[in-house]
Amino acid sequence: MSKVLVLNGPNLGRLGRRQPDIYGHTTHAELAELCRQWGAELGLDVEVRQTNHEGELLDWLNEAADAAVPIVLNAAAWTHYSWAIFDACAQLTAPLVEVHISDPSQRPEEFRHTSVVTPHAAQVIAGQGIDGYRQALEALAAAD
Ligand code: CA2
Repeated sequence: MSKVLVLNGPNLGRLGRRQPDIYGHTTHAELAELCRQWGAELGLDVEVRQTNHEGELLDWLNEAADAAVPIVLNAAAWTHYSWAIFDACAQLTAPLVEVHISDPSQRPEEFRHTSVVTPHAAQVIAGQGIDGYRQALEALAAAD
């Protein structure tokens, strides 16, 4: 089975516990299980990771670049300002699908209207809730 990494950035470990009006009721553990199930149905071996530490996400992106592993990335708030993540995404060798649970472009805060990930993404899926992760895995399976 082809390997896919789903990488989630800061505060996404709080999913389902706060701001359900924006991010829904699914917890991160439930999201991880759903991603593994959706992946299995698509013939993908999905591993889900979440971190609140930017250096850890950079290490994972570098690991994925070296192993040419496709990625589903929700870099959360780092999406909007981390040039380190921009540089790490630039050297990926397999497709990257950018996912956001909400649609940052439709939210009132101006800072959410920029993404350092989008220039390196094969596809951007935003505003689809948790289902966006399923759609991202489907896109990667189709590209496989
Ligand atoms: O919509 C998304 O997926 C975001 O990447 C989520 C980020 C936000 O900074 C981006 O603009 C859009 C925030 C993740 C925080 O997630 C929480 C979930 C539940 C409770 C608290 C935070």
